[in-house]
Amino acid sequence: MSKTNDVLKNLGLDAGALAKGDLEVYSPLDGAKLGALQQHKAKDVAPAVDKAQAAFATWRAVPGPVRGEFVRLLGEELRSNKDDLGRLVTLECGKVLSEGLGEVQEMIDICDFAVGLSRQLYGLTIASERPGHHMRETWHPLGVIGIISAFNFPVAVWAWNAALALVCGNALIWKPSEKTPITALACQNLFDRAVEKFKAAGHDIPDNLSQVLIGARDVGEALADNKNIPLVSATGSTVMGRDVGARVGARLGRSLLELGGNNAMVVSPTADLEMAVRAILFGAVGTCGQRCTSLRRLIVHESVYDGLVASLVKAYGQIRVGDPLDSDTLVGPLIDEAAFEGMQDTLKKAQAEGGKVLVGGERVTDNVPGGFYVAPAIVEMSGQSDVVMHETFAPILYTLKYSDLEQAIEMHNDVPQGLSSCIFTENVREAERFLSATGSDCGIANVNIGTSGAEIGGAFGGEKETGGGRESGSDSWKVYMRRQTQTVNYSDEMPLAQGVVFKL
Ligand code: UN1
Repeated sequence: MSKTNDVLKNLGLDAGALAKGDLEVYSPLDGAKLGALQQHKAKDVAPAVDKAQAAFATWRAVPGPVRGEFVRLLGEELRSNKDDLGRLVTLECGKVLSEGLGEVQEMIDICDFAVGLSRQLYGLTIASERPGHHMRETWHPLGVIGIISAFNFPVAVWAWNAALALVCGNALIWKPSEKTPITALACQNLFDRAVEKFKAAGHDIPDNLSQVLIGARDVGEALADNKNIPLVSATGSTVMGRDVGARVGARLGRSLLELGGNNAMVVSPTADLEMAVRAILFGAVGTCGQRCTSLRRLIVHESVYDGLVASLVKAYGQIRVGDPLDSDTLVGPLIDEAAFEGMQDTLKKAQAEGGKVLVGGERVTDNVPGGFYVAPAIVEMSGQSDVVMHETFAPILYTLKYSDLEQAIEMHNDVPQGLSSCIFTENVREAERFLSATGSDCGIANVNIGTSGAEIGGAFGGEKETGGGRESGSDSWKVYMRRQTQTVNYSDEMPLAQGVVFKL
């Protein structure tokens, strides 16, 4: 039995059963077919929502800390299957194994966070202006949560949503990317195992609390259009988010959008350049430039520009591109041929707009015709032309020069997206300015660390075309609940607010 089959088996999947449908799934490692899955269609959404609503009706009445106990068990399943799930992530989406394992760790972390949260779904008490009255704000479960996820974080983004939504008392329907449905089925199996353990411990849990719908765009559209899904959380391109947001908005539902980024680092004259180079490498070439937090623009002070860019070009020459299962590899393949073509088109466009490719861009075949391995590219630009305004999901880093910080911040913010940002500086004035109301306009702003690799404890998401949503840590849980303002009159009078008198 091949290693892949072992991994599938350990995660409760059977290679034979995964070969009976028409959604073909290929590994980006070598183009080998991983499976052909049966797809759901738009017509399958409404029945799934009915089942999820029935599950919600029961789950919402389970005490929060007991729901937390279920998420604790889910976290335990993830802990004990981290190696296999991390490997499957690598096989299906191509990120290096350390990042595949890191992604599963991110799932475990959010489960731990959610377990604590299950005892801290705090509301407020509010001073009433009326005597003998008590006001408070309470958070109640919301309903069926639709989750649409992307190929590049095929499992962690689901977990961010699922762990919080579950402790908040909701039911889940997940439409994973068509490129990475097998990892989603593996997660559903781990979910089912946690359900069995929860039941064995004497707890009740409804059927269909979590469902996976494998399918194409029509399934996503049907989820977005379904009025019985109060919240659709969608991660992916701005084009996708615009459509989902408009559909959900048309029925006055809520959406949580985590869309494209165009993340930049400002490197000031006082920056520790050695540290900056390390952060740039991870940010720009990690995950083959396919994170929404990937570093895409480097805005460098003119006094340190030449030296830094020369060090980067040298460092890029040493990047090991290849088999992501090999522990020496830093950069695995792009997800597919379309991503490779997209990268080539962007490089051509950048050159046509005056850009100079300093290194990389070419295909590194490595004798694997079915895999799209590329040398990460650095492109020097004289300004932020059209191509720089767009997110290309590939390892292309644009370098730009600045002469004073005002100009750097202006350039930094002068793109349609607003996800992640950072500054490298040893100057506290520059750092604080970058973090201030007149600094970075992004949802994430860092000092002396890169743009990618956020921890789960903070709220994750961004402004402008990034969609405005926040998921993961901090108080992001509130979006998975409905807020109720409650006023109780414990007096024997009937005073009206604002001193209004209304008597017969
Ligand atoms: C994504 O690319 O959609 O901050 C998520 C990061 C990861 C999550 C990225 N923790 O890079």
